[in-house]
Amino acid sequence: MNFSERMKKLAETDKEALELIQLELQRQEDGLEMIPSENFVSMAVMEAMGSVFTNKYSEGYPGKRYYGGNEFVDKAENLAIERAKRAFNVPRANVQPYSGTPANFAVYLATCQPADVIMGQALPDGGHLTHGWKTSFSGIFYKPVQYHVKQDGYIDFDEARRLALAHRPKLIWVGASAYVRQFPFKEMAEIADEVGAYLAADVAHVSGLIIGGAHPSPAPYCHIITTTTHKTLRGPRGAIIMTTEKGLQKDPELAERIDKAVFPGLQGGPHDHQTAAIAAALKEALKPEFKEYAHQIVRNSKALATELMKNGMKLVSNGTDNHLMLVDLTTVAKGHGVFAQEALETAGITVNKNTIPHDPSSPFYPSGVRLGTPALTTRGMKEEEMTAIAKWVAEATRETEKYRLPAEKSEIAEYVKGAKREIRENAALKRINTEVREMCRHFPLYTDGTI
Ligand code: DSN
Repeated sequence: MNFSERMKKLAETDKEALELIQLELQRQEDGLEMIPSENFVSMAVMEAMGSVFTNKYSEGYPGKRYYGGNEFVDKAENLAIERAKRAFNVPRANVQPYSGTPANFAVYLATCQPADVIMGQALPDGGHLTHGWKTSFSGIFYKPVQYHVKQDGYIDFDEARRLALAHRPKLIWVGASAYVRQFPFKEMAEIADEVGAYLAADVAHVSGLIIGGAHPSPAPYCHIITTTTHKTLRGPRGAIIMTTEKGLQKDPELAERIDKAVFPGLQGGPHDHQTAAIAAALKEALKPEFKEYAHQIVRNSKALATELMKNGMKLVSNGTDNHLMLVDLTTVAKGHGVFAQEALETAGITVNKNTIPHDPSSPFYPSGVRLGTPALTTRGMKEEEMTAIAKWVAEATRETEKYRLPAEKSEIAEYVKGAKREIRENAALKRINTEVREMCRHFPLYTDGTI
């Protein structure tokens, strides 16, 4: 049974909502999904997500709920917890965070007091908003110190250590959203241990790679691990917070404090359908074939990076160790990401504009685009397809070369609007779109029940 046939009731009751779901399905089937934080869940995970657990309230934890009727919710939550512990080799896991930002907020609540000093990788250097960026709660309620990457794209450990010794953060983050090298858990652990800080690894982007053995594990080095469940892990939108053996040695109460931070600290009732789907995703991730999947993501990523460079594109750090890469568009002009994103979207390739380290422009008009291979790999694409995709990405980007952000700030929005209108009518991009669709037809997703 394919995806549309499963929605018979919605077809009877709400044609408008159904139509939007079908259009989104078509968009996902017809295009190349290259936002590195996105992926396609299996139908099994989708079924668990759309299950009767969505009807239940269950504030508290297994065996300690405020509401009745939680016999099976308890079992589902314990199933997800046990699988998370096995997947990441940790003694404790909390599977209730609604998503990554609430999970990271819970870590602050469990380890810091408001206004404590915390340290993380700066957002323009690939870090996450919740690692101390000024517009996030983490930069508002805490005193952030930010470390950076060097010109070669690798984290500057000398700076990180100097900052840690000078500011004595209570909590240090390792992990990022746009870092193309392996996360340096060991090096950051040496710094955190020297100043007595908690070290939290945010492995949202690479958690599937870690489970599949395609990225080192943070478990021996960090006290806490957070991850979303919907990126390389291929689960539903959600998150997990784990306490490691090292974390329990530093602070035997740490896991309980994290539990209390999630509920009642930050959240109400957990999303039990999400928990069941996390359990289902972890079961898939623990299978031997997931190892092959994780390694193929990285092989595809390296192949794509090599081919992009062969096609004349500049990459931050000249390559990648993981599932993502950052195209440096300052070779065209600063702030060019907005034009490249629009051109690629017109060509049927979904990416996100992104800051690059030492970006001469702003986060809203950044100078790069971020590309990743997890979703392409889920469809079964391999190195051969990466070669074709690299050519399309390079060609589509070249189509934007004439556009320049105006120097006058007040003129930017109007100029970008006009440029986007032109880009959407560009014949070369429309031709690439047709070629992209043709390739996608050979890698179906939900329409024929492939995944
Ligand atoms: N929004 C996620 C990403 O795209 O990397 C991080 O939270």
